[in-house]
Amino acid sequence: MTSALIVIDLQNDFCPGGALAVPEGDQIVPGINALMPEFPAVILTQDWHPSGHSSFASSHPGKSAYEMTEMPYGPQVLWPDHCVQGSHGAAFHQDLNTARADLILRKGYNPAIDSYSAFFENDRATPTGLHGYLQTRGITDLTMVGLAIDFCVNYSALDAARLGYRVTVRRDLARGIDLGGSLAAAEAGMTAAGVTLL
Ligand code: VGL
Ligand code: ZN
Repeated sequence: MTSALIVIDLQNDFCPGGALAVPEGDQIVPGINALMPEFPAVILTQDWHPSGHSSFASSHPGKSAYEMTEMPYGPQVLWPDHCVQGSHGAAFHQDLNTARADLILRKGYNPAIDSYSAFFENDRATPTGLHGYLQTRGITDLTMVGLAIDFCVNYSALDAARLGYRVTVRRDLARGIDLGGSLAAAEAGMTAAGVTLL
């Protein structure tokens, strides 16, 4: 077996002071850096939206951040503007060891579809290319860390399990947004899907 560490969205906008701050989001950076040498492959994901992205509340007149809306692909949370391509908010946390990354996978660049998962956009059908990358490298086991455990880590872990990877989420190296019980729901859903929560 070959394993990879997948670091989800450790970007300024998800850290305290950022546009969509996850409480304690910055506190996991040293532990993640320390974990990198244990893996033959390290992959970083980067939420990477064009300005005016359809997941931004500001793109929906009359709607506020954290409200739900209906998209052609299903229900979607509306977010504050965040991780706009090329912005400081979209950059990785300055202490994250990005030099160790084999691959930086950007997602959410399609203006019409959000992309929580590192594998598929929120239509659950449009691939990001990560599955092909992992398959061609012979990677079978994934350890996931990062932000947010109830959104992008959760969706990535569920898709990975469905695709047949052995998936571990390091609970101590992830933090959540917790919107309307999303944290407990995510943990229950991942466990039910066979994801190991450590
Ligand atoms: C995320 C909301 C919107 C995440 C990304 O990284 O969990 N959450 N975009
Ligand atoms: Zn986003």
